[in-house]
Amino acid sequence: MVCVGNAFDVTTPQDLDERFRAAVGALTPGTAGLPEGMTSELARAVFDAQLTSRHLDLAARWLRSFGEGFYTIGSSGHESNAVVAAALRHTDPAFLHYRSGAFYAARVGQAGLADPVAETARDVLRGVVASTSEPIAGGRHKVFGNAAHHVVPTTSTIASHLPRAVGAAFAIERLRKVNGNGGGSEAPWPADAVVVCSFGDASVNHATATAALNTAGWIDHTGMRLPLLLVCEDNGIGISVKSPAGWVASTLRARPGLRYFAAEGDDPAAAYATAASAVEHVRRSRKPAVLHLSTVRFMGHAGADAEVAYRPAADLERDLTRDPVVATARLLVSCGLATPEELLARYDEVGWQVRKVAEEVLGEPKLTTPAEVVATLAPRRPVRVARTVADLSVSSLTEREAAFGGRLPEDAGPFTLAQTINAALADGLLANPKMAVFGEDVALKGGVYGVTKGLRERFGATRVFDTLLDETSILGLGLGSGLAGMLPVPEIQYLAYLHNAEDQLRGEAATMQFFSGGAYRNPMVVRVAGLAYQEGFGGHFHNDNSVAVLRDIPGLVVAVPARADDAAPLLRTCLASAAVDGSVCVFLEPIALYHTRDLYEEGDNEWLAPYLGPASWSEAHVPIGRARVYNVGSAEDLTIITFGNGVRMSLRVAARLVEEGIGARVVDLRWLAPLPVADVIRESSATGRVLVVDETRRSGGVGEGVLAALVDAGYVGSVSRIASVDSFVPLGPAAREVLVAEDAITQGARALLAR
Ligand SMILES: Cc1ncc(C[n+]2csc(CCOP(=O)(O)OP(=O)(O)O)c2C)c(N)n1
Ligand SMILES: [Mg+2]
Repeated sequence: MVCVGNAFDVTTPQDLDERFRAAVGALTPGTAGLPEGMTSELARAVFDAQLTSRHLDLAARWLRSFGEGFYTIGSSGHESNAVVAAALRHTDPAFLHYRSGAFYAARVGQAGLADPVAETARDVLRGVVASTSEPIAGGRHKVFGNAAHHVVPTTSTIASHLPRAVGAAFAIERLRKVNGNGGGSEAPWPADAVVVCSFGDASVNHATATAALNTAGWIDHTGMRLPLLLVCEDNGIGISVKSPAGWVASTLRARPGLRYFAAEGDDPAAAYATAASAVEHVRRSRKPAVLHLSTVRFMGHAGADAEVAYRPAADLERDLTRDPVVATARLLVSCGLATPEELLARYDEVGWQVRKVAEEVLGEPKLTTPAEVVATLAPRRPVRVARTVADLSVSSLTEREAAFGGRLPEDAGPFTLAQTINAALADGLLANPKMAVFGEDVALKGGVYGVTKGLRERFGATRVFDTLLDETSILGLGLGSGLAGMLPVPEIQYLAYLHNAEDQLRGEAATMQFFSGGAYRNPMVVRVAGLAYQEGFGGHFHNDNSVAVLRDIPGLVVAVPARADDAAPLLRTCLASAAVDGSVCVFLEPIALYHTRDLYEEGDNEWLAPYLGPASWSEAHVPIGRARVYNVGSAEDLTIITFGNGVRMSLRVAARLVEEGIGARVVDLRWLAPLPVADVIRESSATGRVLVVDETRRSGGVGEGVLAALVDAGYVGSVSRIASVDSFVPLGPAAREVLVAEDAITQGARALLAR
């Protein structure tokens, strides 16, 4: 072993550089034949990608040293991942670990560009300096991502990209069914693509990873195809915590449905051969596999990490003997393909090229205004959405008649909220062949509340299907399939169960356009059954009344249909917005109103509504962020601002107030995000007295947003708020103690008017 420096500074860039030079300089030239499967072009290409990646790490630290670089997590020690890229095709979608820099460089190298080193360096270093010219996130994050190279950006939340990768692989096969082997003109990836997804060894333990590994196995177990290659880049440690010896292999080997391959990162020829077998297995059999790639980690977890504080010097020394870049140099030298001097010259040449690019990107513009930052967050084109809603109505009468079993829904009403959503989903499935409805119990059973009843029979199990019981995976299937060109409509059975999977919406779905400049989108309409008022039935978990976690996700659309005649237009808008703008929409369905028929009196059927046929869809279109206003009596004394169950309660209260000579206007927000601020202000100013009726909780509830909007707009009238108690909803009659009730609304209105 060559030793330079001392054991306590082995993690500095300078030491890494010196050790590399010494190790390569000391290699003994030979004339051995190249191992089977390896060619000289391949070995050189891998070496170049590895050198590029190594020098990018050094450059990132150099940029950091004078405050111009904002990211130092590196790939040094992991450069063997270049052979994984080499075993794949340029068009195979890749979801990469933050240490897959050499994979990225090798992927760029496959594009046949004139100067792959400079191209890679520009892409990566623009990310490091947060340049607006960065090819995917435009300065919003440092990611490996480039649509031209089919590298989908991933977030820093470890393992959170795995469910999406499973979804993408799933969708490639689904689209093959819909479009045939050509993949269809809009499919971003070929029909025989393999999805590759890399991650670290500590990440294997994350709930999100175990969800994805399990779901991949489950899908395979059911006989469905899943062309997914999972790559665990195992450096034996997660920041400072070692993976117990043998654990990663044990847990990965034990995964049902996943074929296990293992490779050592310091043997490039063997690692390539193994990666190639793994890829070949996945591509041919369309079955998932995991490649356990043994790596090392140089220079600590990130720039400021003093790993000497927690890693024994012996471990650091041992890692240095397993440098994957030196290993490729050894292969080239031992086979007589290059001399040590030539390789060191190449090392310097790549180093200079990378440094030159680093200096170039330094001066590039950064994002300088809030508008620039949010430009890619959730672009909206409401006119196009409206046009799309109108265009949805083109399904032929015969098609609709067939899909609705001869009886069109417009001839069958009036409908409840649940029946309307069912019909609108059916119309959506008819209008958009890429749309799919899935979730727990949605297919065979037709949903816990019958909302999706009959859809599977009418549209088939490819488009309406039951998933396994895991919300993270359900959303992951949505994310991946949206990315692949489908229009996913996943269902979360109850709002309370969204929370354990929420990051898939927050960290993954909502950030995709933001971090990809719109190059990638995950159109999705997540149906969630929620809110309370089931007469105490089911307790908190079936009556969750908190949406705070959704309302602050930038760009997310949240719709709440209170009644049948709004449900279909709101759902169509969400579907169209997802298709047109890639919007991520949550369609929050109030369970208690699903089957409600009456409004004022038993048997009045006033909560039912006819289903409008396609000819009326354009006219009935509801743009995102537009409220609905009900004028009751004179409508001049009071404005009640509400949504969901509050709409029905408030309309009932308002009808009684008329008898007292009080005229109210009831504003149904319909959209909790973005809030219909203009409508709220207009209707509030009209009466000067506002009562906010909010069935969510006092703290963090929707009402807070309404009050803030009024204050922000300079509203000067009176205002008060009725909200549910800061509590979980208890079982049985006690539920009434914490939820907004009609009495409280009435009293609130009277108190406001008495001021
Ligand atoms: C969900 C989540 N929790 C914590 C972190 C902070 N964090 C970043 S990297 C990391 C360790 C990951 O280790 P491993 O998966 O082995 O990858 P490595 O960095 O070793 O390549 C942690 C805990 C994170 N990014 N995401
Ligand atoms: Mg690790």
